[in-house]
Amino acid sequence: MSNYLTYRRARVAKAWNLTNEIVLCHGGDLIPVPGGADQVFRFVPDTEYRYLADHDEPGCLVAFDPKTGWVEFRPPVLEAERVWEGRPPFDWSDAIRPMTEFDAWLTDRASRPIANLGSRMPLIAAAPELTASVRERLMQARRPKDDVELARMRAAVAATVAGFRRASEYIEPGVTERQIQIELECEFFRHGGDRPGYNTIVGTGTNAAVLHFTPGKRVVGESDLVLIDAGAEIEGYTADVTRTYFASGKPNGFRGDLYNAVLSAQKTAVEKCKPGKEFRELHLETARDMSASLVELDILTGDVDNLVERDAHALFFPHGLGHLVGLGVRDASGYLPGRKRSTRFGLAALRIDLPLDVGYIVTVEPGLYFIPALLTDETRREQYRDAINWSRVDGLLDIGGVRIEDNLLITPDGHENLTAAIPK
Ligand SMILES: [Mn+2]
Repeated sequence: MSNYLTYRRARVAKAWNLTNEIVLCHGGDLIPVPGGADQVFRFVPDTEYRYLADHDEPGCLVAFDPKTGWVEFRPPVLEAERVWEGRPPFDWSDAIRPMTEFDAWLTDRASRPIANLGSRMPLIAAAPELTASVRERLMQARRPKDDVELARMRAAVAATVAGFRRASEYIEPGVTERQIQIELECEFFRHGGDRPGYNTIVGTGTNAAVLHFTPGKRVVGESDLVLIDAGAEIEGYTADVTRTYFASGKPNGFRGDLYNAVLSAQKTAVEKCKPGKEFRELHLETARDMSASLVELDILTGDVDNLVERDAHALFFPHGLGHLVGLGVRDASGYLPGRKRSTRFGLAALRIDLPLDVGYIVTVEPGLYFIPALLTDETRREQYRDAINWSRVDGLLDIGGVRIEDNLLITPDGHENLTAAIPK
């Protein structure tokens, strides 16, 4: 086993600090496509498993006993898999045992409490509270990236930079969302990307207001905004970047004002990222910042603090400011123990509630959108009757939206913007 994995597991075991309990972490199984077509969905291992095993083979299990250490159980590679998929055989060792030995391993440890992580095994009688506490400690241990993770992340970022460079050159009125996606993803692959780390978003015109839009046949118009949210993945690590472009190449009218409001708020938020900064506070500060711009633009009316307390900003900024990224597009995001997800409209979508710390990689991605699904809702219009200039909003329902997203590595002095090479 590689040195870094030995080190990583030792660090996790120390964080768990177990004496008698055992931990199981299954990576998940292949899922057949229904209909007997002899196909399976692309296998994506559970990230807890991937972190502890560092490979993406299906059907495997990592087990930890504080008294005997780590062992991985794998199904043997079948002849048919070697013939049809070219899967290489591997050598058994003390650290990697056939799955057929797992039952005996577990029977030897009967009556000891079990934490059941990863892709949960339904037949295992696990201890729910132990599982939750072991999972939380693993999450915390995963958050600061180690050197191997950081190297992969930098490689993923480099491929992502190349993709955005090509896309930004390619965009012009007359091309389709799909064509932009093809150019972008081609460059990801050409620069070492294994695949896009998540479904590429290309939203043009009104589609730029759909937060997770799937690119289609729509043709880019002269005055359109073009929003791209995408990242290349390398060895399980993905970047997560958003840029918004003007189809014509230059800002036009209100779209330009909206862009500047988001850009200014994004730069301010980025500057504040450093160890100890509470992300929830940063989210609310950025909401106030963008609300002040919306007041200036005569979209919102009233006192900025009051508008944000009433969640009026969330009609235009309905998502969280960011999340952790790396091993998968959400990496070890989540809330510190004891912190509960708010039910407030303006906070419920926040994916992390924790202080930033050295080694974390976090996205900072404010956005402002004109989303008809929110802005034509009669209940919300009544609720925010006095806070929003509705007649002005009604004239802007087709302009789409702007999001700008970078990936920051938190350093002892502040941060390094990993994706700064992508112009904004
Ligand atoms: Mn993101």
